[in-house]
Amino acid sequence: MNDISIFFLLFLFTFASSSSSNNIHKCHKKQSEALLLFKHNLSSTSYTFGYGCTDSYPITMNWNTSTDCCIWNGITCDRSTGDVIGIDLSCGMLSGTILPNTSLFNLPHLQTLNLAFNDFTASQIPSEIGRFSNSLTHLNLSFCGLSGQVPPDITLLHKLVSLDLSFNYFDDDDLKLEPHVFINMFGNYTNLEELSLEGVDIFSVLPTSLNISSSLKLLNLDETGLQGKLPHYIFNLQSLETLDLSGNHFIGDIPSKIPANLTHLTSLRLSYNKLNGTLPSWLFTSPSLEHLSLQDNMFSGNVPFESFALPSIKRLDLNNNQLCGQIDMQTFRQLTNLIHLELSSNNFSGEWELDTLLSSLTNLEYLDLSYSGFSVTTKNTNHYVNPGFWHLRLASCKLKVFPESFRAMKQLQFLDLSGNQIHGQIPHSAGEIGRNGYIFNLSHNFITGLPPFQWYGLGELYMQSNLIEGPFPPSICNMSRLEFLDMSHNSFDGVIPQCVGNLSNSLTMMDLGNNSFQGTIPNVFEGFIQLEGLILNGNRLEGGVPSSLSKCESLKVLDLGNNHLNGTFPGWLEYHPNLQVLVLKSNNFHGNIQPSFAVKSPFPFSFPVPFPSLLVLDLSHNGFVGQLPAKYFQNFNSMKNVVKDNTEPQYLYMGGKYYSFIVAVKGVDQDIRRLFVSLTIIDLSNNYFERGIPEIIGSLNSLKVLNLSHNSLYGRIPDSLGKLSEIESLDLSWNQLTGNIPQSLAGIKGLEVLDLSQNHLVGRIPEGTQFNTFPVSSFAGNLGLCGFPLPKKCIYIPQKHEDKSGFTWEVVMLGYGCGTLLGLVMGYLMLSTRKVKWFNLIADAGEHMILERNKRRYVFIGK
Ligand SMILES: *[C@@H]1O[C@H](CO)[C@@H](O)[C@H](O)[C@H]1NC(C)=O
Ligand SMILES: *[C@@H]1O[C@H](CO)[C@@H](O)[C@H](O)[C@H]1NC(C)=O
Ligand SMILES: *[C@@H]1O[C@H](CO)[C@@H](O)[C@H](O)[C@H]1NC(C)=O
Ligand SMILES: *[C@@H]1O[C@H](CO)[C@@H](O)[C@H](O)[C@H]1NC(C)=O
Ligand SMILES: *[C@@H]1O[C@H](CO)[C@@H](O)[C@H](O)[C@H]1NC(C)=O
Ligand SMILES: *[C@@H]1O[C@H](CO)[C@@H](O)[C@H](O)[C@H]1NC(C)=O
Ligand SMILES: *[C@@H]1O[C@H](CO)[C@@H](O)[C@H](O)[C@H]1NC(C)=O
Ligand SMILES: *[C@@H]1O[C@H](CO)[C@@H](O)[C@H](O)[C@H]1NC(C)=O
Ligand SMILES: *[C@@H]1O[C@H](CO)[C@@H](O)[C@H](O)[C@H]1NC(C)=O
Ligand SMILES: *[C@@H]1O[C@H](CO)[C@@H](O)[C@H](O)[C@H]1NC(C)=O
Ligand SMILES: CC(=O)N[C@H]1CO[C@H](CO)[C@@H](O)[C@@H]1O
Repeated sequence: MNDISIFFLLFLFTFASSSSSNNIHKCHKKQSEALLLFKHNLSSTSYTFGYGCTDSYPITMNWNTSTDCCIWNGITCDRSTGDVIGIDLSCGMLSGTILPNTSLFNLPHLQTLNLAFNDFTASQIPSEIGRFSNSLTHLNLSFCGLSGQVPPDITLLHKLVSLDLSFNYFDDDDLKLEPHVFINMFGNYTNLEELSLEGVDIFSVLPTSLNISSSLKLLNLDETGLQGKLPHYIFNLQSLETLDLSGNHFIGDIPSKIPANLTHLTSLRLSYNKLNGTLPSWLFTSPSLEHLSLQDNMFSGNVPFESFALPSIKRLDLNNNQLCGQIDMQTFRQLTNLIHLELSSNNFSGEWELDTLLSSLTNLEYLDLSYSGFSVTTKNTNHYVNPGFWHLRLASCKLKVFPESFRAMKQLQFLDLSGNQIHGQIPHSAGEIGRNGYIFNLSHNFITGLPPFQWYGLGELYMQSNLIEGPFPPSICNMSRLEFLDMSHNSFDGVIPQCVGNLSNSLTMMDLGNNSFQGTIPNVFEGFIQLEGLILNGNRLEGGVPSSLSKCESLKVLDLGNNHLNGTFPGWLEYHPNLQVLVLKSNNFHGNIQPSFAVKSPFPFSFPVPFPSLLVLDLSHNGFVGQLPAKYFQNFNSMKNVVKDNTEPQYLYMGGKYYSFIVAVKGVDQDIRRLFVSLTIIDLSNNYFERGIPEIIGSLNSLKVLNLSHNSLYGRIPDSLGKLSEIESLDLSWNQLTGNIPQSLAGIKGLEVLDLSQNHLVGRIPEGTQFNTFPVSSFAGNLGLCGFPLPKKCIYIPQKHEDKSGFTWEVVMLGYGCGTLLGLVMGYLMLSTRKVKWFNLIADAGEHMILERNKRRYVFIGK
């Protein structure tokens, strides 16, 4: 052999050995089959499951038999053995079921498995997961739609370094972890560095001692239902970088002496618990801390800001606690890395100058000092402001002028300056901010005028309760995304312009109440499919209810009270499936109120009954005539048989915002900040209704307030009113009602206010626990009534009846004193149309005794 051939052979040999070593690298057939079987059971989706993926694609797309599995997307092989050791299919747009015997178990060397952000809804973690115990170090099943119990065998995975089971639920069913399995995890995972169980139901207390791996860096137990006190060891983990125990039911305080140096701690979140006590100083001296969230707890006392040394802090949330003490702004000026600062809803004190603060904190983007107790001032000197500022809340900060510095905040999205003392005209410069704005709240100030503004991006604009004068700003009509507009309680005047019709695509609620708008309501609501609330109460509007409202299917609240509107009752509103509140009070409406069943419903699926959702009907102070609308009463289904939900009060809201309401309840006008869904009201008072009170009204057994006063109703009070078992306020005063007060009314336990005054009622006032609490004024002006609380006493006249009981008693008269009694009785009896066969006088004092002893019926004589 010559050198060349030797060289050639050598070359061949090298080539062969290298290619044979390539063969060794190749994926094993069994493992490749296992992967293909796994793929086979899944399908690709067109969506990404959950949120948090920046890059998603159908990841198993290139898995097929013609290529080596080690080059498939998401697969990692051991280079020397060819074994599949890693699978990362996160954000892989996969859906299907993870079977209990999933073929993944045929990958005996698997070390890393990440299936996060795929749709395995309704799957469970296979109980045989322990089969990976000799290999698996990283398991990430977050956002997989898993439910059921985490199998106990998961603790067999003793090599785990990282476990993430967070955000798993299917429908309302969270993934659950038995407390003992949770505790065993710490005992068995001796190398654990990351444990994230956010949203997994554990519902347990943390044991008083627990041997946690000293290498633990991340512990996320957010919203796991944990309770009890925070044990010391939690803050004793030297390697800890992130600790999140938010959203649980922890009580007690944060331990103040902490032996360990939490030198690596970057993120500590204990928000949304029930922690109390004072904040320990170590919290404010942790050298690496970037994120500290303690909001929504019950921490109190002074914050040890004097020892404040958080050079790295970027985000600090102390809002919604009961913290107090004078805080010097200088303390905060040093925190130059701050991006996000929330101190709202506390009881601090001190004066903060805004321009100095904003120019010192050049990275600040988010500031909330609302209701913090601080007084915020501004010198309006032109300092630097971070142009990236996007969220600013300074509600109730005693601010006196509109800060000019805001003009630099071109990215501003949220601005809350409500409840301050801002006087006068808003400066012109303010008109330019907020092109990206989403919510501006300028309400509850002393603002007299607005600048020409270009807040065209706004979704919500609140300027209620100011002193703003002048016409409706036409630029509002250019806010094509506007959902909520509250201009109420100002001095706006002129007409409501036709151009509000431009807001048809977005507008959910418009409140122009308590201004001086005049003219007719523009008839432009045709296409307002989102409109849930239209409140024009307290203006000088004329004409009728605009017919274009008949198409607003979402309408829940229509409040046109206290205007000069006229015309007849807009019966066509009865088809609105969602209408809950209809207020037309104090206008000049006239005519009969009758269901207009004849009119065809404009809605394809409307209910066969009129006003199926109505809770409040206030037509008081108008010129309505005729009979009470019995046909309507008969059909007010939302005022009948409402099942009481004792868990949480439900409020009436429009587009997620509560609806407030001024209503005469219990005799007095009340401003109800949040209207309970259960506060059902019918107020037809101060009209010209006549004839009788229909029996059917008694079927509204969930009604809370009924006011029929100041009409011309006559006849008897129907017994059926006693069936109004939920009624709290009943006013039938100033009518022509006759006969007795039905005994059935005495059975209503919750009746707080009763007014039957100024009628022609007669006989004895019923007695009962509740009835005994009503004052004289409830019955005044009914000359024929007697008994408590009136000074007139009842006198009983036993009367022979044809029935078997022999005698009953008739009360005939009331007296002011014993001497005049007989004469008055005689006189009364002669007026009475009934024949009295014989009578006796019985002193009032003996009344109960006789009643009980004889168990005889009492019949009250009518006039
Ligand atoms: C297998 O996948 C490769 C890479 O995506 C592709 O080029 C090839 O056409 C596929 N083969 C088959 C049979 O689908
Ligand atoms: C898993 O079990 C199902 C039935 O439960 C069976 O159809 C399937 O072949 C099994 N798969 C494997 C990989 O054993
Ligand atoms: C811990 O794991 C071992 C095997 O890895 C197992 O035998 C033991 O039962 C586990 N301990 C607990 C408390 O789960
Ligand atoms: C789990 O995977 C998701 C998606 O890749 C990732 O965002 C998350 O940080 C991972 N969890 C852990 C504890 O590493
Ligand atoms: C705590 O865990 C460490 C490391 O696994 C172990 O060496 C030590 O014995 C354990 N201590 C207790 C009290 O269980
Ligand atoms: C904490 O760390 C500081 C500086 O890193 C060191 O001086 C101090 O001794 C440490 N304290 C403890 C209790 O380890
Ligand atoms: C903190 O709350 C616990 C019970 O939750 C209570 O016993 C304790 O008195 C409270 N401490 C303070 C300072 O309010
Ligand atoms: C807030 O502090 C003031 C005194 O600074 C005190 O009068 C008031 O009661 C405190 N309010 C609350 C809710 O703690
Ligand atoms: C606007 O401010 C008022 C007064 O502080 C407050 O009641 C209302 O809830 C605020 N609205 C929004 C949407 O923040
Ligand atoms: C309603 O009011 C308008 C404007 O005030 C008036 O022109 C009209 O005549 C009134 N209509 C009725 C029926 O009273
Ligand atoms: C639920 C499901 O799709 N199961 C299938 C998984 O794949 C195996 C093998 O192809 C089938 O037998 C199962 O029916």
